[in-house]
Amino acid sequence: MQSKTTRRTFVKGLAATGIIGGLGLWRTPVWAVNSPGQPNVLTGNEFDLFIGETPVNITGAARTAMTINGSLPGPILRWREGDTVTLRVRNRLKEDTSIHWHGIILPANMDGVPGLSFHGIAPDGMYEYKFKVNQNGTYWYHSHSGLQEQVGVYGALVIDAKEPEPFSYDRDYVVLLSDWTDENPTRVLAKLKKQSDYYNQHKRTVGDFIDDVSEMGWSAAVADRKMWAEMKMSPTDLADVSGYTYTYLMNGQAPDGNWTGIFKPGEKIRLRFINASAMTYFDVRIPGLKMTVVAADGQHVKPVSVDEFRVAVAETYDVIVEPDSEQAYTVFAQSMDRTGYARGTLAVQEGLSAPVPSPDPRPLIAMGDMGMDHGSMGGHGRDGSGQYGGNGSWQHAGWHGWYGSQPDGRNGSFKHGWHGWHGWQHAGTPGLRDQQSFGRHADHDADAQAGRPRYRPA
Ligand SMILES: [Cu+2]
Repeated sequence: MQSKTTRRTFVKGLAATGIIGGLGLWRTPVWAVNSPGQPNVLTGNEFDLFIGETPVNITGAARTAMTINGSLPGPILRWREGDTVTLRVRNRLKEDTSIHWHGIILPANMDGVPGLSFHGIAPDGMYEYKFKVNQNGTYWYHSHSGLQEQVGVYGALVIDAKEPEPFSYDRDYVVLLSDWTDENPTRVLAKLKKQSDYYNQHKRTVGDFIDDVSEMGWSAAVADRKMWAEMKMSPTDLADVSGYTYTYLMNGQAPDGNWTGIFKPGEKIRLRFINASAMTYFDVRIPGLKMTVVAADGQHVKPVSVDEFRVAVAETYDVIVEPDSEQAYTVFAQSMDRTGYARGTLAVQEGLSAPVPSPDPRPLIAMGDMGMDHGSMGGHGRDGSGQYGGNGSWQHAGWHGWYGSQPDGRNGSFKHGWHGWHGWQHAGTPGLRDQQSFGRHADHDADAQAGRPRYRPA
């Protein structure tokens, strides 16, 4: 059987090749790139943003979101590398707010994480961020206060490169993935704290256990159960919060909203995938199209052709696709736990769609996926293999890490999971990828060095 490129292979490929930035071959006039379907773009050096409340109806029920400039997601901010940008953020909420520029290298007082050098933005207050932009690529920004990110305070950042990029394209779309709940996120959190698998509706049964016994033998099966039980986890525990409460969004559209990116056959389209969700990992594919990954977290990578990739919370991937016919293509982003998906379409005009796949069968986690086969649950982040997306993601699935302290001290082992409720804790994500080679999450490192808290107790 012909084996296609697996995700694991892809991951290793990325880790081995690293960054190849600066080898520009073409200059793309990105400011002239035509992107219908994304009218909400602000460009230039000066930006006025306000955080406020906006009525939304995402699932059929009226709710109130917190928004940036009245939209969910907030506007795409398009900067130019080398420019100095000024961003005035006004707070129209009744509570403190903040904007954190995720992945952007900044002076500490511009980072937007309330703490030592920045105190948040009080109601009716304004904070002026001003800094020089010293990088390029695809990033995002979000509130770093309370649960505001979960209820809508996030948006895409696109920084156009000063030097030519090592690839060309004709169109450029942000594809921002996120998770929305009609529930009050404070209640979601409270339920999870009481019973961490509240939203995990796929418990294994006694019947499964008997199957395991016949497969692995009694003692192995019992040992396996015991191990899971001791960890207060379940092998179906892929994501703490599932499609049971979440609606998954693509550029703010629910699946039936069908966000559409327009193209002409033969064009190269750059898709900037951003996972701006609070708790959800997505597996992304576009049936019928190969995707060439050209950047990860704002860093150019040696192009890799893939059928699917996994994007963890807060990660970004830039891919290029080249549809050569007039057919429509579904952009399909299923949650890692397969309880739902975000979906949109690439088409030659609005109003078209292609078949939408059903979510794949739900995978089980094996102990090996958690690094248990290294004899230490803390092992995965240090193995330097650059694993993420594949093996790595299982541990980062927003598990119990954000409880902060387990009485038995387990939290240390799970600390890489703290990104689980993103925007809460900003846990370092050292396990996601080799930081030296990718230079990612520099902002979070700064948090750690400054001794800023990495999570907030409820
Ligand atoms: Cu962030």
